[in-house]
Amino acid sequence: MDSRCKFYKECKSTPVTLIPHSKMPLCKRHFIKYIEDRVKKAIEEYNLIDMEGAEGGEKILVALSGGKDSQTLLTILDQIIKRRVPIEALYIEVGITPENYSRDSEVVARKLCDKLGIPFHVIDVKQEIGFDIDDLHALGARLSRGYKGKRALKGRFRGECSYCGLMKRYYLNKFAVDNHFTKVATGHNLTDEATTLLSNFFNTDLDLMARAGIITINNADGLIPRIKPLYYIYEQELILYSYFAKVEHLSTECEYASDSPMLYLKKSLGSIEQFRRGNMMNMVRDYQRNLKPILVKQIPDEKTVENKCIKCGSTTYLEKCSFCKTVERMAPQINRNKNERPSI
Ligand code: Q46
Ligand code: ZN
Ligand code: ZN
Repeated sequence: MDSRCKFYKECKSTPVTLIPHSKMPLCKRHFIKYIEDRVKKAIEEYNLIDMEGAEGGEKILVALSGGKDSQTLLTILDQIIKRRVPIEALYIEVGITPENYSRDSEVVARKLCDKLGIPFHVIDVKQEIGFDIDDLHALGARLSRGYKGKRALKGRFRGECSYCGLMKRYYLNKFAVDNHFTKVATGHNLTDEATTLLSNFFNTDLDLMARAGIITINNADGLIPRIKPLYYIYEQELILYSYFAKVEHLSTECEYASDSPMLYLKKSLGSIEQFRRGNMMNMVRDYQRNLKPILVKQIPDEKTVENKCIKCGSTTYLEKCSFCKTVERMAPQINRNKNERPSI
C-alpha cells in the first residue's frame, strides 16, 4: 500500500485502506469523508432527496433493521442532510428468535435513533397478521417432513426470505403512505445490487431488471418512491465505514439466510472482482446509466396500478394484493394442528 493518503496533496497521514474499484489509498478521516461525499453525489445526481425544499416538503422514512447497511445509511443521511429534511425510521419486527436476532436488532436500531434524535417506529408483524417468520420457518420444516425432503417443497414454500421481504416491503410502503412520507430509503449497497442484477440476468427477468435501480418511482397514488443512497458503495466499504465511524450495528447473521442462492452469486462476484477490478461498480453504473433507460423504453408497463386491494385498500396491480393473498394462504396452514399433513 502507498505510504501516504491520496485524498488531496496536503494530507500526510498513513492510509488505512484502498478503495476497491480505484485502489486509492486513504487515511481514516478521508475514507469517512470520501464515502459520505459519494453518497451525497449519488443523492444529487439522481435527485433522490430534494434538500433545498424547492419541490416542497420532502419527508424521508428510513427502513432500519439494526444491520450495518441500514444503520450506516441512517448515520450518513443524518450527517449529509443535517436536519434540512425530516427523517424518521421504521423497524419491522418480523419475529426471528434464533440467536435473539430480532430482539437484538431492535435494541441497536432504537439506540441509534435515540443517539441521533430521530423518531423511531416499530411495526410488529405478528400483532398485525397473527404469525411471523419463525412460524413460517416451522411451517417450512413441517412441509419438508410431510413431503419427504426439500425437493418436494419446490413451488409450495418459497423460503423465509421471500415472505420476510414481502412483509417488509408491504409495511414500509403502508407506513409511509399512512404517515405522508415522500420517499422510503433502504440500505441496499453496490454488492447487493450487482448480485440482484446478475440473478435477474440469469433468470432473464427483464421486467425486474427494468424496475431495479437507484430510485424506483411509480406514478400511482399509494406507492411511495424507494431510494437507495448507498447504491454506489461496496459492502466491503460499508463494513469499514461502520468500523471507522463507530456505527453500532448487529453483526449476528440471520439464521434463515444460510440457504439463500444469492449468497453463491455474491461470492462469485467477489471472486471476479479479484481479477477484474471495479467489475461490480462498472456493472451497476452502466446498468443504471445505459441499460435501464433502454429496458424501461422497450418493456411497456402492462400493469395498471389504479386498483385498490379489496382486502386492505393498498394500491395493487390485481384485485387483491400479493401480501393479502399470501397471508390468506399461509395463516390457516400455520394455525393447523402441527401433526396434521399440510396442504398448500
Ligand atoms: S432477515 Fe428476513 Fe433477511 Fe432473515 S429471513 Fe431472510 S430476509 S435473512 S435481511
Ligand atoms: Zn488523508
Ligand atoms: Zn391487500
